Amino acid sequence: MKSDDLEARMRELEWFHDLRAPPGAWIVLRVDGRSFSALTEREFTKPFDPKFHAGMLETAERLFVELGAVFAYTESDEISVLLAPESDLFHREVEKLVSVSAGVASATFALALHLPAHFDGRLWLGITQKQVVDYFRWRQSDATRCCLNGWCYWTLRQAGKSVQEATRALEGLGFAQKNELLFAHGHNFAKLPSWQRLGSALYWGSVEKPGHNPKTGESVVSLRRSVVLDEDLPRGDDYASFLEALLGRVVGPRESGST
Ligand SMILES: Nc1nc2c(ncn2[C@@H]2O[C@H](COP(=O)(O)OP(=O)(O)OP(=O)(O)O)[C@@H](O)[C@H]2O)c(=O)[nH]1
Ligand SMILES: [Mg+2]
Repeated sequence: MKSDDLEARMRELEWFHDLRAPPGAWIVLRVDGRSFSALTEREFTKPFDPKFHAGMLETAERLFVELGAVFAYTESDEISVLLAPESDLFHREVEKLVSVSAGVASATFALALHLPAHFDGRLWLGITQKQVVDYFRWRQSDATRCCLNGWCYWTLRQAGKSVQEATRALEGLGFAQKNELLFAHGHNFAKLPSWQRLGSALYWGSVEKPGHNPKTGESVVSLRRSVVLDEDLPRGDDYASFLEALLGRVVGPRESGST
């Protein structure tokens, strides 16, 4: 058997290697901690732990910078990273994008918190800006729902209820009833930290950097690109407007008007 033959036949069986994100589509890479319910119960304070959250933020920033993203959003144990429509990262190869993002997330989080943790990865595509806005609204409403459920469940557990008792007590309760349950135990849901209820975002901003002109010796101030961590996100329609403005800056006024 010729080795060239073998090479060609084996390469043919890499079925998904040529799969690429379509040109011009927005790409979201979402990583999610694998079996983090067990890991967080073992290693962190429930329902939320600032140490865990700090590890997620460090991981989100690493992904954001490493993948040349335009926006990143994290809530609970997941991170969504948005690539601009013109991104040519890894020639838009799906296998490469998904595996590298899960790999970067796993390595960063594991090193930050000294835990053998890992993430899965998936790819979402948005054709229009509206779909991208809806995607991030969807993840934010997931954050709010999980935050309320987590707080209710762990409040009951910490008050002495068993797993079954706490689960049964929450069955069939709506948003308002869960708020009331928490209030009766001394927690005001609306006053919980914003990162727990609404998630956290990263995007590009600029900072003023003082320096001096070596030719004239004059003091000058230049603008440097820097990563902004936003832990005070708006919600609902205000969040949609915030996202529309951010996406508009990414694609520029002409495309922004047409999608
Ligand atoms: N202690 C603690 N737990 C957290 C925090 N943020 C998220 N979690 C937990 O992370 C888990 C995330 O849940 P899922 O992603 O749905 O479940 P999973 O066990 O990771 O399962 P797979 O993602 O399917 O592998 C939940 O149990 C959350 O309570 C935090 O700040 N502190
Ligand atoms: Mg998970």
